[in-house]
Amino acid sequence: MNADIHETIVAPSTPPGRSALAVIRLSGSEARRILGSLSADIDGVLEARSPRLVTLLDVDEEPLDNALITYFPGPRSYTGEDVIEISCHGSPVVTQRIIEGCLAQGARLAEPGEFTLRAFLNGKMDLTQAEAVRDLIESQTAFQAQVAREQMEGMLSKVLQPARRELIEIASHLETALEFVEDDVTPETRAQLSTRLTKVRDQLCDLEASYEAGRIIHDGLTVVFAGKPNSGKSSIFNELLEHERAIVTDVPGTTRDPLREAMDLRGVPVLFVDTAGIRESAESVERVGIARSLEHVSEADLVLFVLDESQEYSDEDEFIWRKVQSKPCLAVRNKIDLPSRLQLPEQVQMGCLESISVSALLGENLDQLVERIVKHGLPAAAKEERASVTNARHKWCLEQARCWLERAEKALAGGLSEEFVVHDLRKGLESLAQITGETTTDDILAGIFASFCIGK
Ligand SMILES: Nc1nc2c(ncn2[C@@H]2O[C@H](COP(=O)(O)OP(=O)(O)OP(=O)(O)O)[C@@H](O)[C@H]2O)c(=O)[nH]1
Ligand SMILES: [Mg+2]
Repeated sequence: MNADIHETIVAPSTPPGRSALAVIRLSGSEARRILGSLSADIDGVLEARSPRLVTLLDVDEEPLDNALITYFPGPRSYTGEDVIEISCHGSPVVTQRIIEGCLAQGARLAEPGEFTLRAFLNGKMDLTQAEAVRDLIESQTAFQAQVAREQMEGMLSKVLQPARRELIEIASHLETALEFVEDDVTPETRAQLSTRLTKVRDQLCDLEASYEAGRIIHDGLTVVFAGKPNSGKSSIFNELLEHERAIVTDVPGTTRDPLREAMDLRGVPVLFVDTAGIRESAESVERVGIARSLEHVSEADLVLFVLDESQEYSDEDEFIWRKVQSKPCLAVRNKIDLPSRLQLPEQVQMGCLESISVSALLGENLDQLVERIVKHGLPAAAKEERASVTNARHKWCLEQARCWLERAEKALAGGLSEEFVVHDLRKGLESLAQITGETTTDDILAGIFASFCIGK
């Protein structure tokens, strides 16, 4: 972030390694001059947004590659500055030498996310849109990509706009009263403003609550297996992953270290965690594994409480139930291919979201299990209206804003001077402005853009 934003920057925009093509991007006021000195074909006239085939020269003026270049004059470019995109052959040697040529001509290597940072600083996008660019690049499922794309259109900023306007109006009303003493705010007006304020606060609360689903879209759903040894956790885990990831044996206590595997479950990014079977009477190594199982349970968004259909509900099962019952749980009754002896106690039936009978051995009902994991794991809001808040930073800013509005409401109701109310409202507005980046410190910006990849 200490980087000089007036310098012309260069970076590869495609990943390192060999490929058919590679793209290098140059941005800044010197971009055209630098390109001109890398090619004898460019005579000063560069048509905007029209690809052109040129021969690029290396630092010794020897032909290096034939490349397609596209010139995007600022401000109608990604960064808002003059941008040149060079599509060359995807050899690491070629890209390296083209970049060296640009550096020799005075360009500087771009820092991670610096192209997008410039786009933000030049007003081409707000901070939520810049963050969405990163999310889109990092998305691992079609659903994540779709949500990131919507955020890239500035969905959150648009949703916030009316609330911000309303707060500004309320604050201005009170400020006028402060300025002109004779314009005293009557109790009726106070009551009216208070109602309007509550409405805005409610909207912000709803948005804040949408983070519950938004977080899962962004970070994925953590689904943890818990159950007594030999109930078939690893067998189900392997079946869902469709490969023999975990060791399965008929010896109780097979799994020791928790195994974590991410997968795309019908568009939802899911992290499955297979754990050591939980039992009280375990030897020391197994006990360590069990302690870890319990740690994972505490981090789970959803617990698969695996039970053995062929055995009676035991003290061991009850011991585990007590550990998992505070979490959203699905009771998974495994081994339905064997004669049934399992009677689920009332409190387990009531406490679980649902119970599903499966056989890992025969692969029976596993589709249904997947469907239930998606159904219960992903809050309804995420599937229907696309949670507006998927980013922890936005959630934090909303929380701050809501707290300031609550204070303002109290001040208004408590008959405090308008001055206090206005102060709290302005603070609330500041918190909202941080979301879009209108008021943001360099530290915050540095933190955000450092998580981008080079060349974006
Ligand atoms: N009949 C039958 N056997 C099963 C089924 N699922 C698993 N098993 C068997 O049950 C035994 C234990 O399976 P695992 O998947 O290792 O059980 P686990 O819960 O991971 O056990 P630990 O890792 O020891 O906690 C193995 O012999 C499996 O073949 C099933 O649906 N039906
Ligand atoms: Mg196991």
